[in-house]
Amino acid sequence: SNYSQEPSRHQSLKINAKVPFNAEPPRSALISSYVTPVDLFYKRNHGPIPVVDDIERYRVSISGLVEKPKELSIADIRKLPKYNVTATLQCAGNRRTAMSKTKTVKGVGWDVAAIGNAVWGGAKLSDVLELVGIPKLTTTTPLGGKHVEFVSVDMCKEENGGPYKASIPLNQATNSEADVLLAYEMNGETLNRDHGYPLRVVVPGVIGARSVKWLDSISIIAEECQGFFMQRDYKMFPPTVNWENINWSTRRPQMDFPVQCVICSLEDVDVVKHGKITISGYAVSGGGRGIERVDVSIDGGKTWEEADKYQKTGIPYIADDTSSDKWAWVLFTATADIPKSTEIVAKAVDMAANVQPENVEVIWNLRGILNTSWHRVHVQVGH
Ligand code: MTE
Ligand code: MO
Repeated sequence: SNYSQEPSRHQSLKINAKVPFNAEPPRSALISSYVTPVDLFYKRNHGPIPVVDDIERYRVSISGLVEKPKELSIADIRKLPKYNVTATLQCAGNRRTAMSKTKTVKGVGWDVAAIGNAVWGGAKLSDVLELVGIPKLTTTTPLGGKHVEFVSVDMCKEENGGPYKASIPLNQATNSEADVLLAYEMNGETLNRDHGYPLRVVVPGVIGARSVKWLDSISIIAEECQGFFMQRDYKMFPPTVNWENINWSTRRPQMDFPVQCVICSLEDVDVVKHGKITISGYAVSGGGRGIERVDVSIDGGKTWEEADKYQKTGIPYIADDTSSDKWAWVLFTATADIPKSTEIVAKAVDMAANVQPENVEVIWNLRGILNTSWHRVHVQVGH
């Protein structure tokens, strides 16, 4: 593996692992704008950043259980209708460090910023699959294909030096409303190397692990992808499962992420002045389920107030409304008077009335994924 050609990165990123490069912005950066700037967007890698220097020769192949396999250039993909989809990408390991406080979990430690919201520009996977003869809203191909596998070029030690890969069900891949993209742009700019240049998959509403970067090939397969990150990682186990009794095959690969909410305007422990403080952050749910409500508490969860929510400034946010971005987070804000040192809490409710667990203990799992427990920050009142 070769780490001598890593791109340069923003100096305010907090590095959680240098090799492979894993970093997140300070939490306050996430609430400065609805769309996260590319240089401050978290970077989650399992190997060195590949170098694609001859874009003219770059091809993505589509093969497997299809009658008309094809190789597509970037020009071919750019010829298809272009969509801009605003979608939040969240790593399943977001907030892992806090889960480790209950009992150590395995994996790169993350604070609360392994998440970002971007405008992804590219072709819909459903349009690309039509080019190889797979119609929209198909659940199986004539040759028996049921899943769509994405294979990269990066070398991961978990795959014994092989490439990163993942798959999604064919009925999601061929559903144009699921907005699965082959993206060549991020926030209106050419996708950069850290985020998957020249082409990446974006699977909205699903844990980041399925949005394969540096796409090399797409394969139509009968069973879900057998790669490490599908079968032996990114699965949610009950708190009783440990490294001695784990049986990976008993659980399905995690896809949609659950409802999540984090306070970004305060650090634990911040010293605030006596008086009004602002409690703001992000809330998001998977599967395109919008956010119904964000509750904040300034007394450790005894009493609650509802926060204001917004996406684009000037337009009120309404979950499930055509004016809202269904795959994107909402930012929330509330103000409160803090008379004494206390615990501030935030929790969200999504459109399906899903709520977050009160404590991290009940969702503790050995890989430390999906910490969506109520977010708490302690503040001290100084003089
Ligand atoms: N794709 C490849 N090829 N290699 C990777 O290591 N990491 C995945 C996913 N796609 C990964 C990948 C994980 S776990 C996440 S959370 C997202 O990419 C992170 O995307 P980002 O670095 O653009 O934020
Ligand atoms: Mo991830």
